[in-house]
Amino acid sequence: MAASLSTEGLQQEFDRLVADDQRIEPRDWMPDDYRKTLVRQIAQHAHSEIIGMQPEGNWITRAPSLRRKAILMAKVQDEAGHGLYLYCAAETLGVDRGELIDLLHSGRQKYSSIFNYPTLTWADVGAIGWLVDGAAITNQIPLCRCSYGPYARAMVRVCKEESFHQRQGYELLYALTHGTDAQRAMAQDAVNRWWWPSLMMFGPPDTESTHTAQSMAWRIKRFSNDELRQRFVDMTVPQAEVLGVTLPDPVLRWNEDRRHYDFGECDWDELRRVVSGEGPCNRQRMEHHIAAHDEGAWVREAAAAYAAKHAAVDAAA
Ligand code: BYC
Repeated sequence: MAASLSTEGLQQEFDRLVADDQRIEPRDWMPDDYRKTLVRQIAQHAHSEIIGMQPEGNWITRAPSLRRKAILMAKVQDEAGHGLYLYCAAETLGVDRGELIDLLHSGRQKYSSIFNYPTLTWADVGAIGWLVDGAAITNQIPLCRCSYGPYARAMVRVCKEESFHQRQGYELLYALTHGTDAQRAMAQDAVNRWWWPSLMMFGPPDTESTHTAQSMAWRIKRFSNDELRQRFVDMTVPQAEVLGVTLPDPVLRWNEDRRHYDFGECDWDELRRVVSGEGPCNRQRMEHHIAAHDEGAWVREAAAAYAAKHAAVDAAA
């Protein structure tokens, strides 16, 4: 059908599929800007999963028990898997994974601001699971209904695993807040440091978000950054009460009229600084990724040589 329709007809068919809540698939015609937006968002998301392995990976050798170590290793391995699903989804849009990694290394593609903060204590592993994965799920559940089929399907699987990650962080923090005074203090300190960066994961306020309106019209995004941030706060405050930690926001309180929690303003200058490369760990994260990528060059070469050898054998058979 694509060959027989004019651009106008193709655009109408695309608009109809989006309006009917159907999925756009790789074989379908799509506007260039829709493709570019998806490549930007999916690549940024994939990079986030892979860079996100670093702050937690930092604690694998120092986990306090065999059980905690096994759980953390499984979680970090899951993040690698999420990155792979997402790079594959991006590749269906006609880009190559190697190209995307180069764009990350040269600073032309981003990854989530949250992974530029350090993990100073064991409680940070719990705070990341509870708050960072909690924020990630809040953002990603609507993406399961994203208009682009491969991204939506990748998100279904990612969300199932993220909910396990969130629960393990909550359980880890619960053990600390029900432990010794020192453990309770460590948990509270981690929550104090991760709360605001977690709220910033949802992106700039709607008034400053450059892509939201178009992405919502295309049904890539289903809710705005501020709507999802509010949803996360509403979900998390009662959990903090059960955990026995306070959230570091003096204006946080239930608003009976709005039926939502009111909360304070994030430090948007801090988000801008972290996104532009000036966060506490940006350089360290990127140097580590570039070094690991360079050291892995021989593995990629060997895999390519092996695939070429087998393709030649299959062709001769
Ligand atoms: N960090 O117009 P906006 C995980 C950029 S992984 C950095 O609102 P959009 C996990 C934005 O790219 C979680 N940059 O953009 C993994 C844009 O920049 P450019 C990762 C940010 O796309 C391991 C500009 O600011 N999740 O959970 O409509 C272990 C304007 O923003 C950030 C995803 O990637 C940020 N926080 O909305 C544990 C979810 N926020 O390109 C956990 C998928 C904004 O114009 N992504 N920017 O220069 C999305 O849902 C959307 O891309 C966002 C931003 C809500 C993040």
